[in-house]
Amino acid sequence: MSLEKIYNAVLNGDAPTAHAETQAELEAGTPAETILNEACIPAMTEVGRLFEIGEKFVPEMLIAARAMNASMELLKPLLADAGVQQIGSVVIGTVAGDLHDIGKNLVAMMMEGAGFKIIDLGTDVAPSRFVETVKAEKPDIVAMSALLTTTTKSIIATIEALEEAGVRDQVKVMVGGAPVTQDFADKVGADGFAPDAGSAARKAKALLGIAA
Ligand code: B1M
Repeated sequence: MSLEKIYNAVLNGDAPTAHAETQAELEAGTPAETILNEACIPAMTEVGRLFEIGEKFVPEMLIAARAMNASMELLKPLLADAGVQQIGSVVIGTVAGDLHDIGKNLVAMMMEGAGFKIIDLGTDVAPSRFVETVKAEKPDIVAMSALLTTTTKSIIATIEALEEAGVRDQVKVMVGGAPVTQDFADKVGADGFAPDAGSAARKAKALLGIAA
């Protein structure tokens, strides 16, 4: 079964196989969301577990991430339905000091699929860059992703920078990422938190008062 082959390809960092097996699975009629949730994400979760117990190292995490991206190239257009009408705009980025972007990209993709215009600032985004973009683009939502315990501080710094620039009240702030919790979101004064990409898109709609 190709789902298992995709899982193994991502786990082992084999990008060409991840791409080819994803293509095969899509041609067999498996929904993109199933491939994402039952092969790609579990494989990356396993990579993280193996890293934690010292059985995988940073270069292997990186090649696993590349393999996941090879699969995502095919899944992305299907997850984010291009024909959906725009319901709002989101400035999204991984916060300063943090280079993890797979989860942030998934969140962006799901929000795009839900009908949001996405302005993706990438990774390692300085608080000042968030502020400048809010001033220039006037988005409805600022969405911040953090994957390192240490970079959750950058979320706080960004919210402070938005306050100092006098634009905090003009946007809803959403936060997420593995070390981020609802409790943390409440403490730092964010408007919304979501634990995964699917619920992030639903939360973004809810923040704008749009029915899910
Ligand atoms: Co790194 N890394 N990493 N890493 N990495 C973690 C996060 C870690 C948990 C691994 C571990 O120790 N088990 C650990 C962090 C520990 C901690 O602080 N608590 C860690 C570490 C320590 C590091 C380095 C410091 C390692 C080193 O150099 N010694 C280093 C830091 C570099 C930096 O950022 N400055 C580093 C580097 C890397 C790579 C570059 C090798 C690579 C990233 C490649 C890339 O992103 N392009 C990498 C990877 C791949 C991981 C793991 C294995 C996988 C992350 C991932 O993509 N998960 C990760 C271990 C793990 O998570 N199991 C790990 C899949 C993704 C779909 O999930 O990103 O959680 P996630 O996103 C989810 C939700 O969190 C949520 O929705 C997403 C989809 O459902 N979500 C949001 C995310 N953002 C959201 C925003 C929202 C709402 C929901 O609203 C705005």
